[in-house]
Amino acid sequence: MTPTIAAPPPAPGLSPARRYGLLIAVLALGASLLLVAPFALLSLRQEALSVQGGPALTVEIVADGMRYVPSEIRVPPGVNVRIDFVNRDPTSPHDLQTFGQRRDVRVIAWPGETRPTVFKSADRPGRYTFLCTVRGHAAAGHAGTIIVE
Ligand SMILES: [Cu+2]
Repeated sequence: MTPTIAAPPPAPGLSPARRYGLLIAVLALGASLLLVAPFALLSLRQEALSVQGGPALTVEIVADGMRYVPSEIRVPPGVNVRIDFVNRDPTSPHDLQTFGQRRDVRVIAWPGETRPTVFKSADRPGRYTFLCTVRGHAAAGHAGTIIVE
């Protein structure tokens, strides 16, 4: 009365040689996944570490014509700072490029858009520039200052 499990009948049309080829293909696929997966996980982990614990603070910076509001932000050294970059200028795209930070960023927003980004502030206290790289904008005053305290 013990139930018996019948072995599945051999698949018709697959010769032993073809089955062997299929087995090799499956093993190769498995091996390549094993090789690639750790690198994919590593990059995911680095991504997670870069924003570990979330940003220390969030600031909103608005592009209002050829100026940033506010044009100065104060941040602690060596922390992740989230910028919500808002473009309130209906006539032009603007961006915001940081300089001299531990991890610089450039974020672009089209008219009406809000774009978040996270930069890592400099380790050394000081005054650092951020500006708009759209041609002619920085010269027209589209720039600001990150004060690392
Ligand atoms: Cu601009």
